[in-house]
Amino acid sequence: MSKKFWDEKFEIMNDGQMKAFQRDKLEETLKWVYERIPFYKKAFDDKGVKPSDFQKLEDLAKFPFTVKTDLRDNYPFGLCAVPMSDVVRIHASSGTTGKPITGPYTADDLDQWTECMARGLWAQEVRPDTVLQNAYGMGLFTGGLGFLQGAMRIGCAIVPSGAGMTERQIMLIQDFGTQALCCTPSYCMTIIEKAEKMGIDIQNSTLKTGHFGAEPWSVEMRSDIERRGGMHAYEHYGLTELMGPGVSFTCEYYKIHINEDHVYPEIVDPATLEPLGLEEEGELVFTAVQRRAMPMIRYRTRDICTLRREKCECGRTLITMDKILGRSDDMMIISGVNVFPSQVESVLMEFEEVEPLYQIRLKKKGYMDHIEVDTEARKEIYDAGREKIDELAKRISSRIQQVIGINVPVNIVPQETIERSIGKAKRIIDER
Ligand code: DLL
Repeated sequence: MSKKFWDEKFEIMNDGQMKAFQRDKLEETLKWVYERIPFYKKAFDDKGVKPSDFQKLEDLAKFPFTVKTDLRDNYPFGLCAVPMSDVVRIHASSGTTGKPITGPYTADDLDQWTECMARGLWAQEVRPDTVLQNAYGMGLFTGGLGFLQGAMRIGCAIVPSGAGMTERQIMLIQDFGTQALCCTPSYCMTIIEKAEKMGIDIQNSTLKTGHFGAEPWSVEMRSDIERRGGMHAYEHYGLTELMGPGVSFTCEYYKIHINEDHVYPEIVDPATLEPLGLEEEGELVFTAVQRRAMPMIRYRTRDICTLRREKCECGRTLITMDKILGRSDDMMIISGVNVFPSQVESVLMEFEEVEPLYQIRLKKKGYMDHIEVDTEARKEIYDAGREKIDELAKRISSRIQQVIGINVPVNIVPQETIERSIGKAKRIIDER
C-alpha cells in the first residue's frame, strides 16, 4: 500500500514541535539576511531591531515588512544573500510593468521547493504510475519547472507539453492517456471548451485530477471544471518571491494547507499593517523559514486571505488558508463597495447558460468608478435570439445586485469575443 503522506514528519507534526522548528529556523534566517544583505541590515537598523530580538514567533511582528518595490529597487540580485557560485537557478516573474521579480535558488533551496511540490502532488492522488501532463508555461515562470520537479521526484510519467497549442494538448491527453493535468484553471477551461467543440468526450477521458493555480478562481469555477472535465480539481498557491508554487496545496478535502515548515504565514490589516488573528481576513504576509539564496522577510503578498488552524480530516496538521479572494491591487471600489473579480465570477458561474469566460471593464463615470461585465453564453442562447440574450443579461445583472449589492450592466458578447487564456487570465480591463 502506498504511503498516505509524502513527508509524514512535517505534514502531521504537532503544533508545539512545528512552532519550535519554525522558531529555530527563523532565528537563523533573520541572522543570515542581517549579516549578508545590506538592504535588510539597514531596514532592521532603521526599525531598531536586531536578529537577537527574535526570541519567540510573536517577535517576528517587530521586524520590517518587505514589499515588491524593494525587489524592484534592488533588481536584479540586491536581495540575494549568496554568491553566484552558490546559485543554481534563477526564475523571474514576467511582471506587467517594468523589470521582473527575480527568484534565485541555491541547490538546497531547489531541493526544498521540489519537496514542497512533491508533497502537494502526492496529497492530490499523483503516484509514480501517473501520466502527468504539465501544461504550465515552461521557462522563467515558476509554474512549469516547479511542477516538473515535484512530479519527477515522485517518479511520474511526465508529459512536458507547456502552455498553449490547445488542440495538441487534447491530442496528447487522448493518445498518452493523461491522468493528471497541470495548468492554470482558466487554461483548463479553454481546453475543456475546445474539446467540447471538437466533439471529444473529455468528461469520460482518462483525466482524473487537475492541479491548478497561479490565479484566483472561485469555488463555482472549480465545480464546473470537475463536472465538465470529469476530474478532481485541486489547487496550488505560491509566488515567485517565495519559491513559486509549493507555498500551499489542497488536500482531498479541499483544505489549502500551507507548507509552514518552509513559509511562515501571517495576516495583517493592509491599511494599518497591524497583525490580525486566525479567522480574520487581511493581507497574507510570508517569511521564508529556511531558504538561503533570497529569503524574504515578512513579504507582503497583496493577496487577500484568511488563515485557520482547524483539524482537517486528511490528518495534516499544517495550517490552512482560505481560497485567495483576490489581490488588493485588483480590488475595485464600486459605489463604496469593495469588489474582487472572484466575487463577480462566483455569481456568473451560478448561471448554466453562460460560459466560464468573463472580463470586467472598469470605467469612470464622473468622479466614480463603475464596472460592466462582458461574458459569453452557451450556443443555445445565441440560437434562441436577441430577446433571450437580453433576458439572460438582465437576470445576471439583478443577481449581482442581490449578491454583491451594486448595479452592474452585463453584456452577453458574441461567441469567441473574449480572449481565451493559456496562462493567467486577464479579468480586468481598465478603461479609465
Ligand atoms: O503564479 C506561482 C504558481 C505557479 C502558483 C503555478 C501556482 C501554480 P507568480 O507568477 O509570481 O507565481 O504569481 C504569484 O499569483 O501572489 C497570487 O496573486 C496569484 N496566485 C498564485 N496561485 C494562486 C491561487 C505563481 N491558487 C501570484 N489562487 C500570487 C489565487 C493565486 N491566486
